[in-house]
Amino acid sequence: MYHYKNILIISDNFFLINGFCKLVKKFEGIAVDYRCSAVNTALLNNTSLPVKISAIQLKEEWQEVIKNYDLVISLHCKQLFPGEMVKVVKCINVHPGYNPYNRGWFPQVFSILNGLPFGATIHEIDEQLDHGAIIAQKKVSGEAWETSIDVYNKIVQAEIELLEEFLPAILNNNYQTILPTEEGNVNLKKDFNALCELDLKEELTMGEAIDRLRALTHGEYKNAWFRHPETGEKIYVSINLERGKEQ
Ligand code: 0FX
Repeated sequence: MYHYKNILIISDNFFLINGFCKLVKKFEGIAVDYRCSAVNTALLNNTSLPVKISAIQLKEEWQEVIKNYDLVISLHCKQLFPGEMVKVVKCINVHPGYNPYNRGWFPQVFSILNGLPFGATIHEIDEQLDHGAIIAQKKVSGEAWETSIDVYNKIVQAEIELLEEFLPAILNNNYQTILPTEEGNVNLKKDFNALCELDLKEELTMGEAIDRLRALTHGEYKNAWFRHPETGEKIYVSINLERGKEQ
């Protein structure tokens, strides 16, 4: 029997919910419910996950959460956990960054730019963003030929590996924690949006320009853009990198 028996997963990320469902099958005697944001129609209407996902608005429903669950796990939940909730029920976050570096929005994008470590962290949630005591973390590499999506794919894989290793201890409430040695730094959605707007007159080295585009190239997402100097039309930019074979 595990210490925690009624678990709520709040997530806006298909890959992580799918991975968690596979892992949790091994654990008997626990009940798990899954919720996502009300705006996440892709998850709410999905037919390929093995579990049903319903919507939750944490701001309005956190009191229900503390009544019904003894452990809440965020797998990239896009809502802030209310302070009142995290004080009374154990809340744990699986975060796609190496805390305390580049806490907040899209950590790997900012790590490509500022050279801080890439990775994944499982931590207890406190009242600050991606901030609480660290249960487990794993670094991943970011190479000069990789864009945001290449690093991100390694990070979500690292998140699943950390869950695989630490979920039993988390469910038994017998894990160790370490406190981050510094506050680190936080990036918000508005910081990402500001990066996306390219100023054609900005002076950068070629290396800085390539890094900016690597950081903003993520599959089909239209991130970086500039305005055509004459027509004012918005032009989107991404970068293609390929390692050459030495002759
Ligand atoms: O699920 P997730 O990977 O996680 C995000 C944040 O990165 C994370 O810090 C936060 N804790 C969590 C709640 O939300 O989000 P996503 O699927 O929207 O984005 C995945 C990656 O895709 C992101 O790291 C960068 C890229 N992306 C995403 C969007 C929406 C872009 O490059 N452009 C975009 O417009």
